[in-house]
Amino acid sequence: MSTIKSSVTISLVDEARGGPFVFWDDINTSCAEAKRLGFDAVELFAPGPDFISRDEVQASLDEYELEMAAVGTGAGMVIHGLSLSDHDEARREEACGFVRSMIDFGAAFNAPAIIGSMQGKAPSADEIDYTRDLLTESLESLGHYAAEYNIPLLFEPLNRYESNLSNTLSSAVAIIQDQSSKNIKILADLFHMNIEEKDMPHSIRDAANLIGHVHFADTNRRSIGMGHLDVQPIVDTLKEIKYEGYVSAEVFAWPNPLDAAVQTKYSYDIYFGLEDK
Ligand SMILES: [Mn+2]
Repeated sequence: MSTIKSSVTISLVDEARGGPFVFWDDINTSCAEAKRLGFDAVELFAPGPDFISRDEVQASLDEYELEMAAVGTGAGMVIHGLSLSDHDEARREEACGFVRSMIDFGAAFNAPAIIGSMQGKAPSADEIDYTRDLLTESLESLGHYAAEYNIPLLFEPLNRYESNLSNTLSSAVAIIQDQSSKNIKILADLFHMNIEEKDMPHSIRDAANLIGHVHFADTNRRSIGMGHLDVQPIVDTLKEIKYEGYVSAEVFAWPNPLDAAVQTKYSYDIYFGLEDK
């Protein structure tokens, strides 16, 4: 029985239109589609903790027997311009407050929050170390906050065009390995990794015990199978390290949401599903 589960993304953030999310409908319609296609879970990108009622989300999860794989926090950056490494202390605390509110939101569904774009970036090369220290400090406090729920916090290294603080899995390990909470896990996004890692299976093996979530995306950020990623060695490595978690389609809705979802599920079944279930 495979313990690697399938997930598909839903965005409710208008400001992120055109971004790498599969479904853009309301939560109930999206969950119905996810269930019909056979996904185990959904990953939700919402504008904030109060945009949609937790009861409404839970009702859709229950109706379609889906888990919540994770919740994004990027709206804090996209909508409010917040970052966990802001040099302004008051703004940085505001960013931490937003993430805490999203940790609360995710916890309602037993789902971890993701720190992606909310990590921010250094304004210049000279300030990278200082900015990364601020991020590390914010993560330290948020890791403890999430631990109160007994749910990890997910930290996602991004490619160089999105941040200069953590681009590789090993750089994420360096940030989180000394955290006192021991509650932060790494999100391995195959799209970012394709740009930054020297050897993707090797990087996954090196970070093995800290990987807590995978964004399942091809080289062009379309569904797996729609780019030129050499998928099999990555899948073999995830099985080899006994990864237990979601592979979640954070991909463009290309050519449309339904086809992107179908392609993702087809790839999931080939690589993880059919042989075990
Ligand atoms: Mn990602």
